[in-house]
Amino acid sequence: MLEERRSLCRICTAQCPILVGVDEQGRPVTARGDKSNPSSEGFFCAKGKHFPEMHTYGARFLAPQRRNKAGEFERISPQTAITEVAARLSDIMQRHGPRSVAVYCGTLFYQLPSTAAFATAWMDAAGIKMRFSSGTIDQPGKQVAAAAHGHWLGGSFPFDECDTWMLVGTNPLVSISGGIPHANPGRRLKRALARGMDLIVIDPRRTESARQARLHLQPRPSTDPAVLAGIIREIFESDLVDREFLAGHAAGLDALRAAVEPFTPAVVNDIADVPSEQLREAAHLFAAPLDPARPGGRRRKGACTAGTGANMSGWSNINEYLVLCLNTICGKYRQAGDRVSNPGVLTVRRDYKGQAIPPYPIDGYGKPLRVRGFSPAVCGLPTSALADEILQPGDGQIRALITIGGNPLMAWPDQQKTLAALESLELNVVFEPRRTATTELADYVLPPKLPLETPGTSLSTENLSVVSPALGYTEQYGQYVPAIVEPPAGADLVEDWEYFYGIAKAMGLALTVRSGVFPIMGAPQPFTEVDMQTKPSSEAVLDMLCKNSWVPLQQLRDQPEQVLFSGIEATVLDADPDNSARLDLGNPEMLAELAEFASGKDYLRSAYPLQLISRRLPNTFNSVGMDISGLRERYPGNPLFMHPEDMQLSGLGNGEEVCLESAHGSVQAIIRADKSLRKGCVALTHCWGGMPQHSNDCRTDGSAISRLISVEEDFARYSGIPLMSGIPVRVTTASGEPA
Ligand SMILES: Nc1nc2c(c(=O)[nH]1)N[C@H]1C(S)=C(S)[C@@H](COP(=O)(O)OP(=O)(O)OC[C@H]3O[C@@H](n4cnc5c(=O)[nH]c(N)nc54)[C@H](O)[C@@H]3O)O[C@H]1N2
Ligand SMILES: Nc1nc2c(c(=O)[nH]1)N[C@H]1C(S)=C(S)[C@@H](COP(=O)(O)OP(=O)(O)OC[C@H]3O[C@@H](n4cnc5c(=O)[nH]c(N)nc54)[C@H](O)[C@@H]3O)O[C@H]1N2
Ligand code: SF4
Ligand SMILES: [Mo]
Repeated sequence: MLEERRSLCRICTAQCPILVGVDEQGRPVTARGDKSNPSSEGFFCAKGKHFPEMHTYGARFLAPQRRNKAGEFERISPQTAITEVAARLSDIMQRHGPRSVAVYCGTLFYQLPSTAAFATAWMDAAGIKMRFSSGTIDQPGKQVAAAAHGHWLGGSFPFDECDTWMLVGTNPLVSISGGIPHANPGRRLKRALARGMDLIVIDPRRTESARQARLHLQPRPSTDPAVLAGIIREIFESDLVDREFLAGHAAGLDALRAAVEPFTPAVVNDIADVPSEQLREAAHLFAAPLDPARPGGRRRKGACTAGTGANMSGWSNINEYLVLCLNTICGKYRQAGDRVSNPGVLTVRRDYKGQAIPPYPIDGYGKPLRVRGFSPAVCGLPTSALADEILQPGDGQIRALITIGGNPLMAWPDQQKTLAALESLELNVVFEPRRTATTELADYVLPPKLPLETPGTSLSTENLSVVSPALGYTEQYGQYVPAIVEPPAGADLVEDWEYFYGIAKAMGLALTVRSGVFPIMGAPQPFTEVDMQTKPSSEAVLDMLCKNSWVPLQQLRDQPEQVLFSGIEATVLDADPDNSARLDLGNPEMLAELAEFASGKDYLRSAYPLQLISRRLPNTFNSVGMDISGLRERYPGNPLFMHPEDMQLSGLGNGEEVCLESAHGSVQAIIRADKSLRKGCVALTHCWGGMPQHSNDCRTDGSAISRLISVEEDFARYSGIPLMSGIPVRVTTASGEPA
């Protein structure tokens, strides 16, 4: 007999509402989507189905681990782990200064508000400036471009109200975290299309999302600057810009217009292999008024948004900047008087205003790094430089690394370098619930209680709306869920945040915790001075995170059935009378990058005729899920996808093992036919390949794409994100024949 209890899946940013079946011993055993939930309408995925298993399976650490002299883990208590880690860190900082300790915040960090808040408060108090995150190997162009362009305080229109939508290098129907809101993206898109929304997808692969589109542009990888500039040029040529909006709120129009001028339809076709009619159609579907026959016909509501494909293929900054420029020249924002149907629930209350926040510096936020000339930028320090900062001897060398909710050895580009760096550390501390390639190299593992064992909220998903117009909730959605199970019998665990509270206390530090996960532009971020004598409860911590929220968290606790708050609506206010801020369409650094692209710079190499592009598989989430057999039935490893015609040309068959080589490294891989790819492209998902410190078989462990990536060349300015898609490669058959 199972009793079903309500919770939220916490594997990915969608945080789907689920019903968890709990057995008589109180163990979570099943999960299914919550059909009664009015926002997700029962949506969940195969990973969510296995979420309970991640609480109970053998790969989970049931107590903190310390590596002993024989190199083996021994179980210690949370308090011992806290005391020893605090002492070791204090000692290293005393001997080598605060820059000798670095923190890497992985994907899960941002999904766990209590973890993020307390870890950040501890870093602030301890003076740790060497903070790195998965953000700089994800979509770092977003923060760079926002700094160069400025923000619009009225916000974008929510997906559900839009007439047109453009996706660049994102496949939200699989990633559930790209360009369509997380709560049931498939059904949301279906309804939008039925309503008449025009979806435009720009992707070298005919993805699940592209198949639903009215128009799919299938360019060569790494040519998005041409496609986006070409669309913008066409919008100027056809006089589809929103003059009124631009006159009041933007600057740099002439510079943008001049910069996109070289990208005529013929030139774009030449560079990107996108037919001119398609380029023109994209511009019109996005920018033309809904009823062109009527003078001043209603403007289409909509947005363009980019994902990892546009950030990993060599032109992260300019791609994201052109996306913002495209939205701005078309005035695709809520303006004074417009209704805000989703102002917020658990995020901090703020005003929506019909005005801009002007651009701010992209970099120069602190002392430069020692490698490759990087300086702290709005996107944070470049993770692609972290291994070198560990390996490079001398003053400022990083001696201790703290990983929170990440898996560097599987996720960072250049796996060999990462392995060497992690092995050379004086102290390697990993906050991680399960055995991973990275914990294999840890001196201490501090495993947390998991989400079903702790109270939680939908705050982190809601807060993502600051990152892109497609993220967050389109409705007034908020959910609180209590802890629904205990940790497994025999476990000795605390929550992530409790470790950081304990370490801070042991180091004699006082913590100031800020609310939310990501700050909201134009809104003050409330904070709380934490009582360092009496540890707060988990519930009190959630209250700190939701301070001054639209709806008091207590109301969600009191009425857990209510998740929609349609009563709260806001209107975009008029601009402040003295406001003269402008969004900048002519940032010189960004347009210089476009000029560099226009002058012919590319990443091609003649000896490597194929281009390896990024993609995600449905049943694994970065490095999560590989240790669950039920999630590996569909893809036992990560195949090397190749177009069937390319396979035929090369004499390759499905299931054949090949050697995949870039100028930087090589891996063995298993071929799989995929006619959705553009010819000349191959695709491989990241975070596979087994533990690099052991011997691996690509048939069972998959292939590590990170071994093909160099962090030293072809990286973006500011973020250092290297070429992680569109990588020139070649394929050799087992018999050594070039394919
Ligand atoms: N199932 C699953 N879901 C996930 C994840 C996962 O690992 N598995 N990871 C999560 C994470 S951390 C993130 S950041 C999000 C990412 O979410 P998305 O950004 O949506 O990631 P992908 O699904 O890989 O889609 C990237 C698309 O970019 C395309 N692409 C590659 N190169 C280029 C190029 O040069 N130009 C253009 N225009 N397109 C290109 C690829 O073909 C691919 O379809 O997904 C999240 N969701
Ligand atoms: N070549 C290539 N490389 C890529 C990408 C690509 O597309 N191509 N994608 C990049 C992207 S977008 C990203 S975001 C990064 C991902 O990089 P990482 O974030 O470093 O990798 P993840 O596998 O997401 O690591 C998340 C870890 O958090 C752990 N975890 C789960 N729950 C908890 C918890 O409650 N507390 C704690 N402390 N930990 C928890 C999981 O077990 C997992 O090991 O990889 C990047 N690398
Ligand atoms: S999409 Fe899947 S993995 Fe992500 S939260 Fe929903 S059920 Fe969990
Ligand atoms: Mo990511």
